[in-house]
Parts: sequence; C-alpha cells; structure tokens
Amino acid sequence: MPTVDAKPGPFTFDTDSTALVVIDMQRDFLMPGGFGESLGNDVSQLRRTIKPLADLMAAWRAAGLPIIHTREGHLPDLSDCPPAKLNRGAPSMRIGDPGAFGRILIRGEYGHDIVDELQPLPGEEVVDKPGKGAFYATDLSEILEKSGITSLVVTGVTTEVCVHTTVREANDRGYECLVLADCVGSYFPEFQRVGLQMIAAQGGIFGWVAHSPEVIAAIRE
Ligand code: TIU
Repeated sequence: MPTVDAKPGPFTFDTDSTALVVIDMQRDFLMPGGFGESLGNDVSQLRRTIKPLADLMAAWRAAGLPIIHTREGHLPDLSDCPPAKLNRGAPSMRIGDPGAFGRILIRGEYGHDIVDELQPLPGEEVVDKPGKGAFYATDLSEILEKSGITSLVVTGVTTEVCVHTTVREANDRGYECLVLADCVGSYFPEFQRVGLQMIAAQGGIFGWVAHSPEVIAAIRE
C-alpha cells in the first residue's frame, strides 16, 4: 500500500478504497469577475493550485483511481439557498446576480462550472452541493459507500471554508482524509498556513497534510 510522508505522521492508503476529491475548482472562485472576487478577494491566490492539481489528476487517472469533483452552487430559483447564506458577506454581487460568467454560483451557468484545466472526464462523479461541506444535502455518502471508499485525498478551494468543512464532515463520518497543501488554496495566505496547521495539529485532529509530488510518486511505485 502506498505511504506518503505527511503531518503529523505517515499516511498509508489502499488504492482500492481511496478517492481523490477535488472541491469547487470553479470559474466563479478562480477567475476575475466571479463570486470570489465579488467578496473582495484576490483570486490570484487560488490559481497557484491549478498546475499541481492538473499534474496530480493526470497521475491519479493514469493509475486508474477514482476522482470525485464538487461544485458549490444553487438552483436558478435559489430555493436551495437559505437567507443565512444569501445575505452573508456583503458581496458587491450576490449569489444569483448577473456576473461576468452568468448568474453567480447558479447551476448551469458558465461561472459555476469547473475551470478548463481541471474539467472532469466522462464517468467521473460531479457532486453539486448547496453548502460548504460536500456531504450536506448531496449523495456523496452513497457514492463513497457504493464504491467501498474509506480514505479521501482532498484538494480544491478554499482551504479554510469548503475544504475544511468537507474534511470535518468526512472525518466525523469515519473517512481518513489527506489534504494536499499545494493543491488547496485560500484567498488569505494566513488562513492557508493556519488552516493546514489546524488539520494536522493535536496528532492529526481531523486529518493529515502532505504535498502532491509525494502522492504522485507513491501511486507510481
Ligand atoms: N469564500 C470562500 O472562501 N469560499 C466559499 O465561499 N466557498 C468555497 O470555499 N468553495
């Protein structure tokens, strides 16, 4: 079984029961004019994850292992977007408003979809989620159980929001999670650093942290 040098200690995983999860690598978070920028964020902070993630996805596919993509977004009538979400953050544009890439974070719009470099292949699962966590109000649990998946290699954006929420949800459900520092991104360098420390602290309180080249090497062996 592949073993990766990680914090707080080595992470060993069975390739028969491990999926790569790619969280919310959507145009609305990564491109100027999208939701991320409407919240006042510098989207360039997230774009450094694209290249290492593309390399990891290529190696993961070459090894014949499963990839699950997620997208955060809502129905066109916003019936799945509670006021507590819609009204938060004082964005210059709200969820559902017209943006540079269609209505912001609305399913079916160009901006809601995944960036060109990381597009899912036919047959890969794409989980549409209305919340920050990938388990809330989705069929992710069923997808994982059906495939016998017990470990997750977690990537995507943003580190302290949707990645953290998903990893916490997963850990509570019994999944072992390895988060890849170079393949997750935050708009805030401080949150990136501390967000990763929070996962691995206290003996790995809800996961492990490593870097993608080590995972690529481990699955090629
Ligand atoms: N704003 C922010 O950091 N993140 C989100 O709104 N969603 C995700 O993290 N995907």
